[in-house]
Amino acid sequence: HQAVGMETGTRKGMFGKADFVLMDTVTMPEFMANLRLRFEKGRIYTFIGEVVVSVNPYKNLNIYGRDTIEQYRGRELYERPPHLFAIADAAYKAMKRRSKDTCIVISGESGAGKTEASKYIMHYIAAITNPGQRAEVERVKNILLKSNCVLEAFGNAKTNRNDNSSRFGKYMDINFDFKGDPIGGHINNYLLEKQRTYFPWACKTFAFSQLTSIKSLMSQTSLSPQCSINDGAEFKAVADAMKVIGFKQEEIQTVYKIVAAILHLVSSLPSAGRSRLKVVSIIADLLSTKSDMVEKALLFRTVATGRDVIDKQHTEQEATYGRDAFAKAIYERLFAWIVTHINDVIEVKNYDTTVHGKNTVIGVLDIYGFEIFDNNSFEQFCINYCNEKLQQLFIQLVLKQEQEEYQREGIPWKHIDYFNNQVIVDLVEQQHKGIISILDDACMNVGKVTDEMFLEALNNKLGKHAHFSSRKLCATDKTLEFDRDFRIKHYAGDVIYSVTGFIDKNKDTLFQDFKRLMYNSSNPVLKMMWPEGKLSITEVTKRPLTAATLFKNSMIALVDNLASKEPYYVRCIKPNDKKSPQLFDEERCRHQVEYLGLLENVRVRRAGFAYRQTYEKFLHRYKMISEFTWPNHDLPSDKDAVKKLIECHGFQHDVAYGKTKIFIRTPRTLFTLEELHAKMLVRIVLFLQKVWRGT
Ligand code: AD9
Ligand code: MG
Repeated sequence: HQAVGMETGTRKGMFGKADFVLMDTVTMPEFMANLRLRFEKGRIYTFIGEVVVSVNPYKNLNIYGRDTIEQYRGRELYERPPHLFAIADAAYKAMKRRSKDTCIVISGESGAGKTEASKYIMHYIAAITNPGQRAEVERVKNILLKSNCVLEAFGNAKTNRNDNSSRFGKYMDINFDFKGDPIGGHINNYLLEKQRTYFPWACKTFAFSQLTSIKSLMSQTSLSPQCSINDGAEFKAVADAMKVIGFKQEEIQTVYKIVAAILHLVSSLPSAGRSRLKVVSIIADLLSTKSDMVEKALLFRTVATGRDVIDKQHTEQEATYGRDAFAKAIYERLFAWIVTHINDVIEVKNYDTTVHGKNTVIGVLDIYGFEIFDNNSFEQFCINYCNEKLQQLFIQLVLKQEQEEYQREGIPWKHIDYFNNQVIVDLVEQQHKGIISILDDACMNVGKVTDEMFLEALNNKLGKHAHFSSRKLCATDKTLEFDRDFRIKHYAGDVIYSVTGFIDKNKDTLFQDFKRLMYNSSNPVLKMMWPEGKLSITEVTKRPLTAATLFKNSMIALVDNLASKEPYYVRCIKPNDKKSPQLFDEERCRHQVEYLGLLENVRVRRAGFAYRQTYEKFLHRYKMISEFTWPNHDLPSDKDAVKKLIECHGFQHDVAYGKTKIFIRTPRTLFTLEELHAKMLVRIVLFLQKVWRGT
């Protein structure tokens, strides 16, 4: 409590400034010095008003326990040192007191700590709700918490940016009843990066399934696990979590079988003859279908030419493509099915708003962070576009909110300039002109379109765009072999994308034969995952939307949804690229502070007024520093009382009076008020001691 107390009050002390708004001058050096000091003192959180800036500590800190939770529970944002719990509580209060739908948007680059933050936030919400221990609420809370474990197992993977990197975007709504207890939820998942996820998990599961009941199915193969697995605990945790969530034993078995099948699939084609037949028969068993059907789907494609239906044999290349696409699609459907399953068991049922009042939500968004690899492809393009969208939302909402507050309170507002990344968002998503449209056009073309032709189209249409370039465009000698990549100047840095695979990945073609194969599986779970396999080859199928367009549509819907809620922000910073708890890499951190627009955030926040508070709360804190207000005032309103208090200390030139709130322009005034408050407290305590001692 001592340490906490030091940080409250003036919000300034030996740990640096707890709110960047209180900086003496808003400059990069001062910002960085404060960020570094706090990081080095283990104070990884700092406010910018209501935004929490977080620096990944890369070590376990003892700041998430029950004690800490109790310190934040029900307190005002400014009463406690900066913490994730402070905004989780603020979002919770807004939801409970004002029936506002709120959302907590966590952003930052890969490895900055978003997923960890989202879990602490959920943990906090779970900890402070359901005092009555209602069984149904406990069930929902348990599932919400356990779902993380399962989704991470299937949707996270090691990258060279983060050992536990989210390869899918996750938005989770938690629904609350009129008492403020969680009664359900819903998860939306966004584009799973199949490439990186399915293999590691398949390996692990394979290793463990050898120890479990499907051993007999697996041991028939010569395939040995390529990944070593050290911690059986993780596997067990996932299996337990699935049980808690309500997966039935057969369903869990199906999950294992599917991942095992994927692993076998990946090894199915290169081997010829008997050994392949053996693998194929194992796959057929695992997927509850027939060997000859699996064999046929792998090697042939049914095509309708006019009225005839023929089986066309794949070339070796087509067969490999088909098989890989199949393996990834099975994984993707499995993941989607798991999400649907979780949603089914936590969906709010039978909630009668006429009896119980409004059911409100808190949404928590944890996406894959901005990333740059040595080789960036379609997946990075989507992930980085997603980060652009969220940055755009931040710009709009932070500015909008501020503007609206000044307007609402009748205070004049002065515009602050900052880099608006809308131009990059447009470059990617604009109808007809953007990269996604150009890519779709290329994919729609009949006839063979290559990745190079797509690049050519990009160069032609976007060659003059300030945020787009390609080495081919820049090269003076156009015959040079620089024709496989393009560069986007993203808000968070330049990324060179290789066009290789863009067309295939965008079309995301999966031969119908595989869908029919799975639909005809005798395993009901598998069958359910592939409803469109019902269609026969001659039934007209509409051309499906491309992967990029589906992703774009889901991003637009996500942003609309977030914008309709009251947002709270966590801005995560990665202190270094070495996962070191000691190293504060000045260069890397400054870059993030820059592109996240944190300095601008501080400026906007301070543009007019660094601090604002309702008259009632302001009085509650400071009434003891004026004889007009202590212990109670007899003025017509709290607003009048606050005016009187301010005037008697001579601060009237530094404040503005809004309709419901007082606005204080400079932090210094607030410091002075705090100092007066602290001095007065000491006097009161001394006085009380005297009274008690009877002197
Ligand atoms: V990515 O965009 O999904 O690739 P995230 O989600 O931003 O990324 P993540 O939360 O996974 O990063 O954090 C990376 C690692 O940093 C974790 O695995 C932890 O080892 C470490 N970390 C992050 N936050 C904390 C924390 N508050 N306390 C301790 C942390 N360690
Ligand atoms: Mg993550």
